[in-house]
Amino acid sequence: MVFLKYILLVYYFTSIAKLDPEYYFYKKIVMRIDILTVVPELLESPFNHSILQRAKDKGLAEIYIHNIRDWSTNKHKQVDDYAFSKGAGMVMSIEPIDRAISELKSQRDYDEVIFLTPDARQFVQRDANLLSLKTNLIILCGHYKGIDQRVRDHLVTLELSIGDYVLTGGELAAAIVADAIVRLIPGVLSDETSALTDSFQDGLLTPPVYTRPAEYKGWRVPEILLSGNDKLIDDWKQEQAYERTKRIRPDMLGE
Ligand code: 6GU
Repeated sequence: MVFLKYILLVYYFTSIAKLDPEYYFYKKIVMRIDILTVVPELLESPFNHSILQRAKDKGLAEIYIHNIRDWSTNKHKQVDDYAFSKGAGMVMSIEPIDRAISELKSQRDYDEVIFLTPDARQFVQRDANLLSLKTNLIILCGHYKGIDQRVRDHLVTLELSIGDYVLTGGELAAAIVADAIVRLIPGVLSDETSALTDSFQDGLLTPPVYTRPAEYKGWRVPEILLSGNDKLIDDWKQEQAYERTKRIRPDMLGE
């Protein structure tokens, strides 16, 4: 009887493994981000360096960059067209975008389809915190003068801007949003607590930091940091964080 159970158990796990061997035997991918763009070259460098690369190496995040042109049925691989309203410039067409998103959705469930555009509310730390808990995200980068509104109405679930200025396209914004999200996945940063002490996480900017030498060209490190008194140093840091926030970002204190 025990033997039979064992055989069944082995059969069960090998059959699951056949469905998705990567998941069970090699690594557990925590998050997958699919980025749709018309200029994939713009995104290669940010995703192949630093924290994002480390997250990929550790198997904690997978980031795929797709060229929307690959889903164009047009013989010139065109992905935009003239706006119906005169003088509005070129507009990204719905068809290749819908085909791309449909193909991705046929392979897995997505938590959000994010559209990056300057005419949206601003992406803030709270968004990064929430999105870092998701499993599958699509990020769609806007380009040209805009995107057919039907994409936004029917395919997109979340629209974000990174600030009140206009960029040529959403690609640099995508790198920023992905970086802010991925670094929060547990295990990505070597010291997990460090993300908790980031500016904004506790509603204050971070206090100043110093390293050796204690004096350089007569510029001295604050004496208190050399005192070795942890309690005094903690109080000092808190005070500095508050003072900095009040001076640079009074809006964060509701002032
Ligand atoms: Cl998400 N895209 C573009 N093109 N410009 C922006 C932006 C996004 N956020 C701020 N400016």
